Amino acid sequence: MITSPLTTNKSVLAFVEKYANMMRPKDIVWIDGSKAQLKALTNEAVSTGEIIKCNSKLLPGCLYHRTAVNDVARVEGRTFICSREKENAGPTNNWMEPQEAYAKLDAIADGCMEGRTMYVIPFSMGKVGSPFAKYGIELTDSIYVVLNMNIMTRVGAKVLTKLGDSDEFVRGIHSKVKLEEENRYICQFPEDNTIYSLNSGYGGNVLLGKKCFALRIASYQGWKEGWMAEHMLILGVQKPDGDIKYITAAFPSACGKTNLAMLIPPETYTAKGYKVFTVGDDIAWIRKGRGGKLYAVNPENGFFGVAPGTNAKSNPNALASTQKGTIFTNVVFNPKTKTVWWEGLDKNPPKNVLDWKGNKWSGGMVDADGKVIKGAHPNSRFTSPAKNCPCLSTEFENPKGVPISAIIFGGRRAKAAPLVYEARDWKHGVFVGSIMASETTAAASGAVGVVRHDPMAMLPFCGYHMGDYFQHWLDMGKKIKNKPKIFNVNWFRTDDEGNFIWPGFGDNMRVLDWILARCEDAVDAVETPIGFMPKAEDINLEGLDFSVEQLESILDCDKKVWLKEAADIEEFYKRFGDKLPKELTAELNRLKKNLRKRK
Ligand code: SAT
Ligand code: MN
Repeated sequence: MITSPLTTNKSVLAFVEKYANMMRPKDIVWIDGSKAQLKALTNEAVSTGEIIKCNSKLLPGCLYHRTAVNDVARVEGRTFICSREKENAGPTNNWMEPQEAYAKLDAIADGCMEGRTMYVIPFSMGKVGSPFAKYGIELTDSIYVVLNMNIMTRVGAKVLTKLGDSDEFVRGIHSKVKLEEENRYICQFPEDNTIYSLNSGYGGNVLLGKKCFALRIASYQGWKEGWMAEHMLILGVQKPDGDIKYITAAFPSACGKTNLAMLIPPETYTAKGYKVFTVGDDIAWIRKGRGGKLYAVNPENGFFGVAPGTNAKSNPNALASTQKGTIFTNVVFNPKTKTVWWEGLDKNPPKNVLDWKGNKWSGGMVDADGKVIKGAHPNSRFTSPAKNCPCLSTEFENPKGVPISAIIFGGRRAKAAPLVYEARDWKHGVFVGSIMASETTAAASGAVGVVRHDPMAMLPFCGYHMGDYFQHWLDMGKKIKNKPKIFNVNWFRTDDEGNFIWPGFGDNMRVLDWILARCEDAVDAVETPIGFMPKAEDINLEGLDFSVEQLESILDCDKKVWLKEAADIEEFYKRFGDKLPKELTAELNRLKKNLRKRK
C-alpha cells in the first residue's frame, strides 16, 4: 500500500491508492497546509502560466487565473445525484444509476493524470474539531484548485490528525482531464460520501467542499442525521444597546447574498450605533442547540464572490476583502500594472489590457453591432479569505454557531413578490420557501433572466428528493421550541421601464430592521392573503429619497398576479407526487382561498 507523510489512516490510504492506480499520476503530493508548500506550488503554477501573480504592492499575495472559455459556470445539466434508487434523487435532479455512473466516470478517469501530479487535499468544512465539522479529501490535478481550497476551507495536516483512523470523510475526485464539455460530469453519490468532478476547472464544479459537499452531500447527511445544510448567508445585526441578532437568508446564486451578508447600514442607523457583522455569505449548516433554538455555522473559510458589480459603494467590505491573498478568476487583467478590473468596479475601465479570454481589450470597445464588449465574464469571481473581511463576526469561529432569530427567503423577481412579507408560522414559512421563484443568472450555464421555481434556493443543490427535503423542514420545526420567524424579500422589483424601484444594498437594512422588530413583537403588521406585510409607515425611510407611495407600490399583493402564481405553484407541486407533504398542499389551498376572498 502507498504511504503518506501525513497519515496512517487505512481508509484514506486505500482511497488515494485506488485512484492513483486508476488515474496514474506521475507523482502524488500530500497537501500539509504549510506556507512553504503553498508558496512552492504557487511558483510552479506561475512558471507554467496557469496562474499570474498580481502586483505585490497593490494586491499583495493576489493571483490571477483564466478558465477555459467553455468552462465558466456551474453546469446543472451535467450534474447528477447518483443515489441507488432513482426515486431518492427526486424529480428536480438529474439521476444516474451508481454502478453505471462509476463505470462511465472511471473510464473517463482512466489514465487521466498521466504526466501530471495528483494533489491530495485533506480539508474540513467547519472549524476543525467543532461539533458541526465534517471532513473530506479531494484529489485533484490542478494547483489552482489546491490554492482555492486553501482559501475556501481549512486545509492540511491538522484535518488528518483530527480524522484519526475514522473512515468518515467525503471522497472527492477531481481531474481536469481534457476539459471536454461533452465529457464533463459533476456526480454526487450521497450514499457513498463520494463526489466525482471530471473535465472542468471552474470553481463551483471543482472546489468540491463547496456546492458538491457542503450542500449536495451535506443536505443528504443532514436529512439522515437531523440537521440542515442550506444555501444561506448568515449575518448579525448589532443594535445600539449591543445586543446582536442573527439572520440567515437564502437566495439563488448571484442574487446579492455576499452584498447582504456584508451590508453597511445607512447613516441614519450607523449614527445610532447599528452594525452588521458577516458570519457567512453562501452556505449555512444549521442544528438544534441550546434554549430550543436553531444555531448556524458557516462551513466555509472564504468567499467565492461574483466580481462584476462589486465596488466601493455596492460592497466596500467585499472589495476590501479582495485586496490581499485573493485569487481572481476570469476578470480583466492589466499586464503592465498587474492589477485587475471588472464591470462595475469603477467608471474608468482600463485601456490596452487583456479581457477574461486573454484577448486585447480596452474599456468601451464595441462589437460589429455596436454592442459593448465586456472585459470580465459576468460570472467572474474572487476567492478571498474570510479573515480579510472588515466586518467578519467575532463568532465566525464559534464552534457552536450563532442562534438564529429570523430566516429570509428571497428571489430575483421583477414583478409579483413584494419587498417583504412574513409567514404566519413555521409551516407557512416552509411553504413560502418552497414556492420561491427567481430569474436565472450567469452563475449557471444556460439562459439568463428566465423565472424558474427554486425552492429555498436549493434547486441545484439538494442531494435528495425535494419532497423529502420539504418534509425535513417541517420535521425540524416540530423539534425546536423557539423557532425563528420566516420572511420573504424581493429587492428586485422593477418599474415599467425596467429600473429597480427599491435602492437595495445598504438600504436593505431598513427591511432587516422591520424583520427584527417583528421577531421582538415590537411592531404591527397587516394581514394579507400571502402573509403579514409591513404598514408602509413602519419601514424607516429617514435619509432616503423614496416616497411612501413608491414603498406602497412594492408592498402590494395583486390578487390577479397571485392567482396566476398559485396556479404555477400547483403545477410545480405536481412534480413531487406523493412525496409532497400534505401540509404544503393545505397551505396552497389556504392561499387560493385567501386570494378569492372579496377583501
Ligand atoms: O459557482 S458556485 O456554485 O461556487 C457559486 C454559486 O453559483 O452560488
Ligand atoms: Mn451560492
